[in-house]
Formats: sequence, C-alpha cells, structure tokens
Amino acid sequence: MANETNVPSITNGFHLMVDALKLNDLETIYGVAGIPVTDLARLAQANGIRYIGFRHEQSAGNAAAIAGYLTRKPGICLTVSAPGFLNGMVALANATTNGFPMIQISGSSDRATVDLQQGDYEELDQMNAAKPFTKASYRVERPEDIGIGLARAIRAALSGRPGGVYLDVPASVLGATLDAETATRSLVRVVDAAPRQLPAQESVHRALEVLAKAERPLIILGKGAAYAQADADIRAFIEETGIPFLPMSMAKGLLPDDHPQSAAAARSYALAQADVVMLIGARLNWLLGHGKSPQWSATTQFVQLDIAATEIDSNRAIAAPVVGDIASSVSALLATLEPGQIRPQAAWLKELVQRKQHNIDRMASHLAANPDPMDFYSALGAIKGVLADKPEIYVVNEGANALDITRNVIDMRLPRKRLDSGTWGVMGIGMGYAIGAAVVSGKPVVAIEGDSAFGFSGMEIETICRYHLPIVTVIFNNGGIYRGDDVNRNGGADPAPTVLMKDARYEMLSEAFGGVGYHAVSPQELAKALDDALASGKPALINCAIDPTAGTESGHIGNLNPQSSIAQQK
Ligand code: OXT
Ligand code: ADP
Ligand code: MG
Repeated sequence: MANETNVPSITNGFHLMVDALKLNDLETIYGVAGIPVTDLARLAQANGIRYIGFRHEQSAGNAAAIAGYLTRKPGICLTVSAPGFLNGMVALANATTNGFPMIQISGSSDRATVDLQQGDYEELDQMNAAKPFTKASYRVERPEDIGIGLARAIRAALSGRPGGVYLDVPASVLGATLDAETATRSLVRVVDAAPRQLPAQESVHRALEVLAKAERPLIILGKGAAYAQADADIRAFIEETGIPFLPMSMAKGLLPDDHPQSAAAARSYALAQADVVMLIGARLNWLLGHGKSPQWSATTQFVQLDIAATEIDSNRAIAAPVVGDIASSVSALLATLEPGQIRPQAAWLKELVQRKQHNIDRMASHLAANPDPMDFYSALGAIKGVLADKPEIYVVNEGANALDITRNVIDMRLPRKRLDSGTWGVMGIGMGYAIGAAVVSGKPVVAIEGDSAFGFSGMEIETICRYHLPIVTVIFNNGGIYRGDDVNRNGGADPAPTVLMKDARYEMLSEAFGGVGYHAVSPQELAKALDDALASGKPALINCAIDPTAGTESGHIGNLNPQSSIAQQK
C-alpha cells in the first residue's frame, strides 16, 4: 500500500514472520533469545504474541510440543542457530516420535558462508541436519516466502499423523526489506490444515464383523485417540459394545480410570487372553510388546484405527484396518453398529474383574504400608489423596520408578491430563511439559519427577517462577537413577554411575527464585505441602525423601536392560 507521499511503505522479514504467525492464530512462542532472533522475540511480544523465554531450548521445545498436543495447533519453538537449534532438536524429534504438532523456527547463519564451510558464527546446515528427525524441514530464502514457508510448516505439522517440522530462517531473510504491499500479499492463512479423513465404509463393516465374532474383545486406547478429541464418541462406542478397554499411559482419563470397563489393573492378562484387540490411536510398538509373544497370543486378531496407513501391519497382521481420522472413524463405527451386534462373553468380563481385584488388593496393601523412610507407594498414596477431588489438574510425570508407579497409582478422570515420557521413554520433558500445559490451560500442574529426571530440565524452575505459573514440582528423591544405594565396584571414592546426591535440598532451588520450597519426609508432610501449594496457586517445589533402596533397576522395564556378567558377579 502506498503512503501519502506515494513512497511504498517498507517492511522486513521480522515483521512478516510475526504477521504470518498471527494470521494463523499462533499466539504463543516458546524460545530462547539470541543472535539472530532476539528482535523477532521482541517484536512478537510487542505485537501481542505471548513469548515465554526459557533457560534451555530443549525445554522450550518440549513446552511447544505439549502445547501442540493439547491444542491441536502447532506449538512454536524459537531458537538461535547451530547449538540452540540442536538443543531444540531433541524436543522436535521427540514431538515427531510422539505425533505432537510442533514447529521449530531457528535463525541461521549466512548461507553462502555455511555452504562453503568457511567458518561462520554458529555455522551449521540446519535444514539438512533436521531432516531425519522431522516430518518436514524447510528453509525460507526470501522474505516474500515467509508466509508460504510457515503455511507449509503448519500443514505438515498438523495433517495426517501430526509431528515436528523445522523451519529455517537465515538472519539475512529476517533483516531483508520488501515493500509492504508485496509482503501483505505473500501471507497465507492456512485453511483446514488437518482435513477430516473419512474411513472407507467397507472397512467400518469389516471392523464390526471382526469384533462381532469376538468372545474376548479388548480395546486399547492410545494417545492418538486422546489427541483426536473424540472423547464422547469413543466413550459411547465402548459403553454401547461393553468391550473392556486398556488405556496407554497418556490415554488414561479418556474414560475415567475407575470406569467399570477399565482393564488397566489386569493389563498382562487382558493382552494375553484377548481374542480380538481393537487399537484406537495406539501403535503396536515396544510399549505393547510389538503385539508378539510372550505378551500376546499368536492367534489374536486385530482391528486398528489409525490415520497413518503405513502403521497398519507394522508388527502384526491387521485383520481389519480402519484408516481415517479417529473422530470420523469412531463416528462411522457408531453409526453402523447394530444394537447387540457386539457382546463380549460374560465369562471374559468376570475373569477380568477377578484379575483386576487381585492387583487392586496388592496395590492396596502397598499403599497401606507406611514405611519409614517413605517409599514410592506411600508418597503416591499421599498425592492420590490430595488429587482425588481435583481431576482438572494436569499430571506431568517422568523417571523410572517415579514414572511407572505413579502411572498405576494416580487415577486420571479427565482426558489429556496425564503428560509423560511417552514413546521414547525420554527424560527431560518434565518442566517443559509442565510450563506448556500451564500456559495453554491456565490450570494447575503437578509434575511428579524422579530426582534424576528432574535434573534434565531443573533450571526451568526459574522460568516457572519468572512467569508465576501454578506448577507444583514434586521430586521423588531416592538419591539416584532407579535407586540411590549402588556402590562403586572398584571400591574408590567416586559414586556409582547411578548414584546422585542423596540429601540434595532441591526445594532451595524454588526458594532461590522466589517460589515456595517444602521438604517432606512423611506422607502427612507431603499431603500438607501439596495441599498448601495448590491452594496458593504459586510455583512450589516439594522435595520428598524416598528410601534409596525402594526402587528397582529400570523400573518396570528391567527386561530391556542388558546386564553384563561382570556386574552380576560382583
Ligand atoms: O499385568 P500385571 O498383572 O502385572 O499388572 C499390571 C497392571 O495391570 C497393574 N496395574 C494396577 N494394579 C492395581 N491398581 C491399578 N490402578 C493398576 N494399574 C495398573 O500393575 C501392573 C504393572 O502395570 P504396568 O506398569 O502398566 O504394566 P507393565 O507390564 O510394566 O507395562 C509395560 C509398559 C512398557 C507399557 C510400562 O511399563 C510402561 O509404560 N513403561 C514406560 C517405561 C519408561 O518409559 N521408562 C522411562 C525410561 S527408563 C530409562 O531409560 C531411564 N533413564 C535413561 C535415560 C532416558 N530415558 N532418557 C534420557 C534422555 N537419558 C537417559 C534415566 C536416566 S529412567 C532414568 C532416570 C531414572 O531415575 P529417576 O530418579 O528419575 O527415577 P527413579 O527410578 O524414581 O529413581
Ligand atoms: P500410545 O503411545 O499411546 O500407544 P502411539 O503414539 O503409539 O500411542 O500411537 C498413536 C497413533 O495414533 C499413531 O499411530 C498416530 O498415527 C495415530 N493418530 C494420531 N492422531 C490421530 C487421529 N486424529 N486420527 C487417527 N489416528 C491418529
Ligand atoms: Mg531417583
């Protein structure tokens, strides 16, 4: 547009990027400022985008990723070049692995110098470095391509199976000027970034026919089902068919954990004995033993609902694939289902109830024991009591024992409230996920962290305090990775590889930044601290002293941990 003196008004890449983000309703950036994106962060903030500044790009990326999962809009992470880019990459790769929509935008150094490897400041061919870890990796080389570049990134992140996308923006492009009219015309508002994908009707009939023949059917709900936000239809299908369901960890709460059809407390029995299993947004990966022996029967038949056609037959033959988006697929199944068409055998339901009761009794006795020092169960019993009437609270969770035992003890009653280590079993998501969840929802978050797990993102306590976020971090301090009692096998003074500082006063970290710190050595102290912290709505950290001998090596996945004969002899 021409101004009054008829000189075209000028804009630049910084402004265009901000305009492009706003045009697509991307209202929050999670990042770390520095050359060449400092002014981008400033300008975004000045123009009404919320900018959350982190201490490390990995946490910024994790916050963006979980924001993407919760909102179904790509979370935006902003980083500087080479090392900042790489720090964010772990989160971007993790987002891709988990199917969370996220876009990492990184500034980059001078193209000509980088490509001739002439040693630029923070030199790296970032676009190509990102390719193996992302759904898509693009570079914008001209300011007038910022709009289309962001549009491509949004569509790639959201359509089909969601994932992480990298968008490279060289410093020269950010600073480059162009006339405002060309700039405005270059912007793209993405229409229907994740179009519905209707399943073929014959696939719906086939799935129902396979389920109708089942005597011992089981539905497994994964985080794809949670992401789909088709909560009411999924529940209706499960309740109308009467099929027992097993939630994967981030699908807990899609139906409440205390729902009578939940088979969570009879997990291995349900997997081994089911004759037809319907996977809804869950991959047959390591978390499900690849669908193979010894966890599974060789004769089990599968129905699988997934948006990614290539997921079908990934590990086992799938008798009835339903390829489509879960909301459309479940709605088609419900519309096609005839009354009484699917009926699990009464004996199957009875067996599951008995199995569940056995494990529930075992859990109850763990929870009733009140050892001194606290073990994971007694600490979690206290937390369970406090959270019982607060289903809206997000639970972020990582660690080994701290992860596995929390998953089983803390019931979830609302969808998408449990956020955890996910498909990679990764440590380091804790504070980033907690911040992302608090920022997008404004709701309180309780992050239940192993002491090792916490260390990967612990400095973000400062970020939590700086933004006054309602996050209570609970550290299960057993003085180590898995346990705190291992010994140096050469008898020297150095601690063993898995040992951390036993009496670390993590609560002082919170106090250092103006948050509240608590040190809890009994379930009563823990419950009171958590109650008080949640009531205050302020950032807090509760350091829980856990018996260093309470955990097991690798938590519930010790079977995946190769052990050397040398270690066993000692
Ligand atoms: O089937 P059965 O009959 O056995 O019954 C099951 C359920 O039905 C039953 N159950 C219940 N009973 C009663 N009531 C209720 N409500 C109930 N609910 C369930 O309980 C049993 C067991 O249930 P579960 O656990 O679901 O069943 P199972 O068969 O074990 O499930 C298999 C899995 C695989 C699905 C499940 O175990 C699972 O989801 N596991 C996830 C495991 C995982 O991801 N672990 C994290 C990685 S471990 C390791 O890699 C770590 N590292 C290395 C590292 C990583 N990861 N990342 C990076 C970047 N660097 C390094 C590190 C450093 S962990 C770690 C730190 C550890 O130290 P911390 O200090 O942080 O933590 P602590 O261990 O606390 O010290
Ligand atoms: P979990 O770890 O909970 O078992 P996974 O991450 O392994 O879950 O699997 C999630 C699956 O859900 C992926 O295969 C992904 O393609 C699929 N998915 C994600 N979103 C949708 C959707 N909206 N519709 C259909 N499938 C989806
Ligand atoms: Mg520990």
